Amino acid sequence: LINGLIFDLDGVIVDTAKYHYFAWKKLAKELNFAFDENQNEALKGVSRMQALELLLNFGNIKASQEEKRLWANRKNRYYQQCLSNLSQNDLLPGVLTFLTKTKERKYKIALASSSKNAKTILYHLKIENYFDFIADGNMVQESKPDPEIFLLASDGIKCPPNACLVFEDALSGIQAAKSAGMLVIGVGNSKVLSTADLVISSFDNFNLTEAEAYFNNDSSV
Ligand code: G16
Ligand code: MG
Repeated sequence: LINGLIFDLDGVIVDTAKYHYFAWKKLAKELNFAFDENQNEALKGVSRMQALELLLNFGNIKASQEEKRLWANRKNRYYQQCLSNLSQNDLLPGVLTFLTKTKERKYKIALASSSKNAKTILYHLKIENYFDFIADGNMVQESKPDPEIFLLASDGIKCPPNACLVFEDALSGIQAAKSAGMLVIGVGNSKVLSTADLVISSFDNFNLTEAEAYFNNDSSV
């Protein structure tokens, strides 16, 4: 039975995925190549340096370690500029209600974000108190799709992987959660997130009890 809920941050709790995309696109433009939303799917959920590697591959650009470091920092500056005005208005639909309800129902709640900016974002959103444990990009060696961050989160809330349900918007994150042995609900487009156990378009009108019943009746999970 599920007693731990593990949330990704960017693209699940808060609408910051669009800012990551904006910042990468700006960098790509400065490096003289076009970068589209389709290609951006591959960058979601992975660490900043890995995302940069993927971006440079799309642009067929070879670079030194020093150039990569500078470009990653530049992208992060663009991203942080977008974050400066972040507020509760940027929470995705239904998230606050869902967190409140699940907290009342005594689920253990963890965050598992690849972002090194996760704590700053939670602070701006004023939702830190909902989380029993926060795992972020500063605490892991391996980035999603490696399961490390989800295993750390499950350990942090003392719920074994098979009692954890993960919410993810990225293919890399879904793969990471599956490798950790957890159930995953994709939040977003069901065509893109077809590897998840279930896909919801948002938390608006999402009913956790129904989802649990769905998982409990499905013998394949
Ligand atoms: C997020 C984003 C990724 C981003 C990564 C690192 O993870 O989805 O696109 O590359 O964090 O972020 P930063 O550059 O802020 O350290 P998540 O796991 O919250 O979706
Ligand atoms: Mg995400």
